[in-house]
Amino acid sequence: MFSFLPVLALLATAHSWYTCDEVEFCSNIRYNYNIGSYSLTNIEVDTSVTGNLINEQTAESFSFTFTALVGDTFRLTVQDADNSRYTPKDDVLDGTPTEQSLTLVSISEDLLILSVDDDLSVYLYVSPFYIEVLRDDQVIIEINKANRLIINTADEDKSLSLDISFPIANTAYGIPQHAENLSLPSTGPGGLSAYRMFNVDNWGYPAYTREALYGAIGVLYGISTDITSGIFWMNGAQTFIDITNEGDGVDALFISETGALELFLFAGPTLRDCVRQYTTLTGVTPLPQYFTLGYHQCRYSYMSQEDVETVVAEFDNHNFPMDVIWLDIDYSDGYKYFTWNYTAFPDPEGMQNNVAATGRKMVAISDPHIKVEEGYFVYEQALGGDYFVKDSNGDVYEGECWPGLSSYIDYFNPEAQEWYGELYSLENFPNTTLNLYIWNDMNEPSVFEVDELTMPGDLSHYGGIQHRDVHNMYGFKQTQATYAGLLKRDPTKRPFILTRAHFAGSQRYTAMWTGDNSPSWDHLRVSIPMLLSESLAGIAFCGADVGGFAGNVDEELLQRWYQAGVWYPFYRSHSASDTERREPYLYSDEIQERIRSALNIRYAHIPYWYTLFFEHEITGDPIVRPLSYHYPADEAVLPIDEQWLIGSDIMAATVLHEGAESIQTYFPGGSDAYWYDLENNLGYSGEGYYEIAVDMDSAPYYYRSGSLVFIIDDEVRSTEEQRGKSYTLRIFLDTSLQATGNFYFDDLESFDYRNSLYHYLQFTYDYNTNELTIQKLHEDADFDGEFIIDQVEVNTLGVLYSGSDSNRLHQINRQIIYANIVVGKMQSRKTIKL
Ligand code: NBV
Repeated sequence: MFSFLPVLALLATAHSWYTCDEVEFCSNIRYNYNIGSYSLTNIEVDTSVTGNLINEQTAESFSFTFTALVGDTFRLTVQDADNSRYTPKDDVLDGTPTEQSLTLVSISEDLLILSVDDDLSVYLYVSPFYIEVLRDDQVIIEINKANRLIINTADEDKSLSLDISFPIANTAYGIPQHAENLSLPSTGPGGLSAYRMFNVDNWGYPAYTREALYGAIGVLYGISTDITSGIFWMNGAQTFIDITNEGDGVDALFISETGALELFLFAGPTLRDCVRQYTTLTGVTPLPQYFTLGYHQCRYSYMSQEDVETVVAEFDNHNFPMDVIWLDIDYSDGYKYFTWNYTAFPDPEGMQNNVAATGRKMVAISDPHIKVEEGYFVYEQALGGDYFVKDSNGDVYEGECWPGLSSYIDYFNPEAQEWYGELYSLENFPNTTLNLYIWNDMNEPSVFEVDELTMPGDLSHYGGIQHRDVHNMYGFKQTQATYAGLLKRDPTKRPFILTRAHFAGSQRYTAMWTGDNSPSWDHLRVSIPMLLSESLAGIAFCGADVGGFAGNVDEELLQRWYQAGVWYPFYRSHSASDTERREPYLYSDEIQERIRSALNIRYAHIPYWYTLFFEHEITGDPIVRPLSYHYPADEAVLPIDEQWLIGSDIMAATVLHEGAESIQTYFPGGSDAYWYDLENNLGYSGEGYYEIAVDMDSAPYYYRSGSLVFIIDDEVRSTEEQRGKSYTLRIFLDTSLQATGNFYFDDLESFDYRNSLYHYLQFTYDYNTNELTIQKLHEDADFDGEFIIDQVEVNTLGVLYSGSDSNRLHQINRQIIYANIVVGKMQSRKTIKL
């Protein structure tokens, strides 16, 4: 068996990640400008355009389909004549996309003009083949205009490539997962290395690179203040992407190792439209249980039951709220998942119950590598059922991982999926309770001592699928099985899963975190664009390890990280096994107070987060958003990724720089917009940058004028204690002296909301009449559960009454109204005089 330190050393030294130039199929394409062209023949126009795409050099013929989908989306598929190139469509797409009819406007030998409606049309050029998408007569997307389409068909090289341009864009976002800026820097021959999408265990990855990490989502947006459009490259194989963004449009070159050419085009016209178009295809994150939005305490590892229970008790002793305590690999017997190390954890069920008694939950890790060991029930069942991934000779593949020699579950086998899911049942995973949720790690999958620490491409999955075709989907398939298993274990509760590896569509099953980051200021900063770009790619429930995983963190950085993490959708502190313990109660009183204050800010706003998650399920809007999501016409916000929006009403601009005494914060929205800082009682007009003085207690965040936000003011130990608590309604008046906001409320844990058992209400306050109006947003929804608003805080700025003046900074006047507004089952609307 491995001892820990040699393995860490191995991970720290052995990995080196290929760049495009070092991978044959990629460099062949990247430097090959002299390629032939393709042309379209046998064109038929029905509800979609079909035909044959002919490689003019080799005369090879591919089937071609171009379809319009509802919601200003198009789909292009190019397949081998015998349909043999792999497509992940059945896993990735959330149901069959709904088609929409295309009108053939004109057809000639060279060009087909098609339209969806007056605003949107498509030009399909026949020879050489390329496509233009036009909105309002402007070309917004070009496909193969640079003639970089290649579909290789040799047995040893089935790679493919395509150029995609956004001619009127000047900024590119997307293609997570990379530790890069939100606005993607240009790459290309002679310049920066290409973005690589190849799920790998990139322990201690550097910040600000285009290296492959743990997830791969081929979504790219071409942004301008005028029109934004996007594409989704749906391919499960290793992919490299060059982006060139030099002022006259954004150009991208996608190069994949294998697979069918499956491309979706999103015609926007805004970033928000594009994200909704993408999530319409691949799905949304279902509303999580309320507790998951609280704070999570993790460490690799809490080594014993006593350790776990002590940490929980110390959180209580020191008044730190926390909802979930996590078990990393050492809870198991020799890294055999679904077993316990009973020496260190003599009474796992008792431990879970004790934690539950404090109002908290637990999460345990479960990786996809299974120890090769006779008598280990998981191994034996998988072997018996033929559920393991095979090598190129058809034998069960074995590789090294935590438990030593291991085999890997083949989640592409539907029977294995089901069997694996059932391992999470209370019968199969002994001594577990319904209070335990699941963390799927190492699922890129990670394999020690091999090239790039992952499975070779020639392994084979169920039905003869080559691993290289589906490499980036392996973790996705694991979480799909886990989700089904947890749902089966308890159909009444929304499952919670955290994953490291992810792919397009993972959001339907799991939350995601950014893996083994490091305790550096760069990593704190880069976590923001990383989470924003995942969010724009559908992964709504995402976070980064607070404090930085791989190493000891200094006190200043740790505090700043807790302050920033308040505004991550998933808020968890985690640290590697060789680091000093860093539970918050281990620090000086002063530091404890700052961390406590950060945690309390998070807990106060969980009702707001919860509402956003519900709205995400309906609309696809992410929870955290770049400023450009809501201020698309403001050029200045396009590159901003050290500030972010939570929904539309809160802007986080916490301190992300060492030793900062002031930070430059951008306030968007123009002279009519104001941003309220309640900590300092100041309001800023939305007219650009302002220098904000900060000290270690400052963790700036702002409320948008015109919004109203529900919070729970009382300090609690966990979200369990928030049940039944009254709300404070925070109102932030705009220039018309009004404010509006939504509030969602249900039983916080079950699927009853799918049967309309909830409140989803819009609140509007009018200062002129001092009236609060409550309007049902979903007529059919209703719910027995009552909630109470016992305090209304009306925040105003003098300038709102006096008309604008030249000052950007204003004092907040706050009026507190004690109330007893009880909201239960209600008719569609009511108005209350405050
Ligand atoms: O399971 C141990 C760790 C885990 O704590 C971490 O969060 C994962 O990203 N895991 C990786 C294995 C390797 C750590 C060096």
